[in-house]
Amino acid sequence: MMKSSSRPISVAVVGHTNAGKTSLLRTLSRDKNFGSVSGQRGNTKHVETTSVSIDGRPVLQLFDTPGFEDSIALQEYLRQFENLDSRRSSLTAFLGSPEAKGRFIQEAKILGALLGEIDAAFYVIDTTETPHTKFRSELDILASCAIPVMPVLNFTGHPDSRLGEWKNVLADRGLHVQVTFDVIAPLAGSERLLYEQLASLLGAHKTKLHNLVIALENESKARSHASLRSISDLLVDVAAYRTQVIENHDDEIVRKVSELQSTIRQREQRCADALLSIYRFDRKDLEVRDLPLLSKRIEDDLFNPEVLKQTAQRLGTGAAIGALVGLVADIGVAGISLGAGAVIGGAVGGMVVSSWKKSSRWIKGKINGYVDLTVDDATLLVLLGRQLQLLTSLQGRTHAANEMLVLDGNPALTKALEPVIKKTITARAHPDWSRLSDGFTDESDRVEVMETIADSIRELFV
Ligand SMILES: Nc1nc2c(ncn2[C@@H]2O[C@H](COP(=O)(O)OP(=O)(O)O)[C@@H](O)[C@H]2O)c(=O)[nH]1
Ligand SMILES: [Mg+2]
Repeated sequence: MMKSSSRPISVAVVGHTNAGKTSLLRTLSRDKNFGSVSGQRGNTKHVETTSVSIDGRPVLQLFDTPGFEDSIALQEYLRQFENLDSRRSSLTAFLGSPEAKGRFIQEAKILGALLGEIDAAFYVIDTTETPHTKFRSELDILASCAIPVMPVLNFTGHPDSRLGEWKNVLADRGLHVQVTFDVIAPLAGSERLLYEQLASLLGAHKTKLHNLVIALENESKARSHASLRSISDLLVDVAAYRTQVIENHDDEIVRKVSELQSTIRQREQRCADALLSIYRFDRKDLEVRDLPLLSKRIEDDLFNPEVLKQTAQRLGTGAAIGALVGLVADIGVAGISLGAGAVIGGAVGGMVVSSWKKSSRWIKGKINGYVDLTVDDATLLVLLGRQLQLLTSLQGRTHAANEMLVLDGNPALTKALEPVIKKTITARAHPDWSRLSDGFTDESDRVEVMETIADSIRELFV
């Protein structure tokens, strides 16, 4: 047997079918693909294991078990072994009996796990159920295993939750150390509380669990930090990007504008993919209506004239940062003035270009017959708003979530985000800071600007 300090703490997760055992394991291990979850009966048929690690080293080993099926009949059956010297040895005797391979096969798997090298059990309860007799039998059988049992009161966010009733029933059985949880809609801090309560039952493992709590908090901060860097990186890449057109070549202008839009869409998708991966999710978790590359619907497009119009209105005319930026603001504005039909599937028609060319901003941005196209502030603000919407959804999501992550493509675009956009002004003067350009250079000044942008986003969240 390994020394207790080097071996992971082992916890068996038991409870009634559909109580949320597998979902709890998915949440704690941050593995959305662990086991199989459904509203059907008896989805977990065997004992399966997963772990929670710090720096790749497993600290906690979790065992998922099938649900108890007929604990009342089992309790009845166990009576014949009662004259043995301990309740635990009665259970061992039961495991050797033919019924353990017959009608009590599921229960035998659970008890087999519990009588192994297990430090504690989480007893997961669907608190929308009435605490009737079968639960009492389950609790009696668990008590016979002579290991600490911690009830995890699940489904607490459900309107039919009978949390109070359950707390009383459990306290009546001497189970005072309990945690409340909802694996689909968890309260912030409930994971930490779960480990702290477990530590109060497992004195020998207190330090290990305390370190786990700290490591998880550090991980969460690191994820946030990495995400804000990804978003800032996107903003710098897009703000710094520019492409040159010759004033009189309308066909080329149309083509370049449309290329620029598609380049930016792809860049936005890369940022979204990065955020999903930081939080250990992937595109399969996203409803397709969220990002333009996955859906071709015009109303979800980044360059949707209506969204740009609303955003530009919120920004107000005073928000234009110099002539170069203003020039590009007209990509959106010109589209709007001719109605949504003028910008179809991201292509900008010749009409849009000719009306745009009449504007004063075009004239200001013109040098020797060449015009630089850059991305306007309204577009940056829409990008920022969408990525922040994705980030906040990911932060509040557990790996047991079974609903798709839906981004409506029309996040709240508030004035509050404006200071962040202002921080991108330096990037606008550095075309080589954009990965979308040919001559990209990853200068330390670029990194500094990225950090400043990340800090200004962070300020909005505190
Ligand atoms: N609303 C809500 N649904 C949950 C919760 N826990 C589990 N579920 C759902 O209940 C069903 C059964 O969960 P599962 O983890 O398979 O239960 P198990 O049989 O105990 O492993 C799944 O559809 C879960 O998504 C919870 O806390 N709240
Ligand atoms: Mg299960």
